Amino acid sequence: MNAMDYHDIGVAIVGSGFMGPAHTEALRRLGISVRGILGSSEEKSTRAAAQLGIPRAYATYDELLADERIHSVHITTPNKHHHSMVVAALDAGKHVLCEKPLAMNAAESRDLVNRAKASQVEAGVNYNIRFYPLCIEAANSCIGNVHSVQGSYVQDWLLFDTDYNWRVLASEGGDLRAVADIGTHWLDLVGYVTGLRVESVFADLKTIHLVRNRPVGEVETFSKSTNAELVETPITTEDQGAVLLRFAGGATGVLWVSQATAGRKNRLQFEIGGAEGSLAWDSENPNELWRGKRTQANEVLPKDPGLLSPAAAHHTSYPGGHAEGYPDSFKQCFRAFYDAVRGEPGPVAYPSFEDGHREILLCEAILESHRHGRWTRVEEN
Ligand code: SOE
Repeated sequence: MNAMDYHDIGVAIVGSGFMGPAHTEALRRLGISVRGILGSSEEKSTRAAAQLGIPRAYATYDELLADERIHSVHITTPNKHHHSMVVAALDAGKHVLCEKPLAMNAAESRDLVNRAKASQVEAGVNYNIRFYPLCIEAANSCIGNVHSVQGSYVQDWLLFDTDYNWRVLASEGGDLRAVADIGTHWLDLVGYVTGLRVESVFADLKTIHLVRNRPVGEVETFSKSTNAELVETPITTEDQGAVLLRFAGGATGVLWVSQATAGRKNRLQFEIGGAEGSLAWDSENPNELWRGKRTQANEVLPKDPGLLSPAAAHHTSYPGGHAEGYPDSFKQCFRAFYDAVRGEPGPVAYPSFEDGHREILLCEAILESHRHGRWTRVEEN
């Protein structure tokens, strides 16, 4: 695969919900060919292929994996399918980019790490938020020894008991929901920016709706069903939660996650305090990075490649004053991934299966802490 151009790389997408089209669009903006798609039924594959202008609709995953024009598979299915689909893609010698969380539990994600190591292919997890240019810039900013890390990831699309999607079911997405679905984005991001590992956690989680009124039929992420027929469905996954954090090296912090905060559509924020300065960023205003100072005026750095470090400038496609946002973060994440596939890795590593596994270990510690009401160490491996 060395020295391939983007347009020589053939990708197949698995999943036609919220993420499948988002991946397709980002890949195309890089000039990578999306050659086929597989939905959860043959009919959905055909519909998605027609809607997205993808040449081939697969009837089965085996058919996709047998397609020699496909070098790489993007898995954007419900989490319960990740492990088996990644295993089959690796066995077929395809590169894999899997949506987060990587797997349903640490036994599965550990197995995927080992299989990826034994393979000859690239294996990544879509922790795309790292790839906002100013998050890369934050990672390259000097604030001295880190003392504190705090912030939140807050949404409102699951506020009502009539809001429903596969993610609310533990059987589809895993025992944790808000923490796994959005909290791990925050944890991955602050880990990337600070370079610090969380060593132990103390969590308090809450399920607001112990029963949800599930509309008959499927409901896409962030959408409302129009079906008036509802089925009462017991829910065990959390809608919100707080997690106290202790990092290696002594920093402490706190994360708040919620998928039920009216008006907050999709907002991730962090504030990191160090011995020589602090950093704050907000995904709803992603083109500005706040840098706090004790003995000088604070500064607000705009996303302008001319003002950024080489790594952040490398992952910026437009000049200052030209906003880049959520879809661009997918494009930049995939760029890092496919530059590694081409054998020409760029300055920022793509999130690996090890990173994905680390997030699952964090989730397991968070759940255990919540269940036992005590500080819990995050397993190392
Ligand atoms: C739903 O909460 C969701 O689509 C997450 O699964 C994504 O990772 C996040 O980017 C937006 O919200």
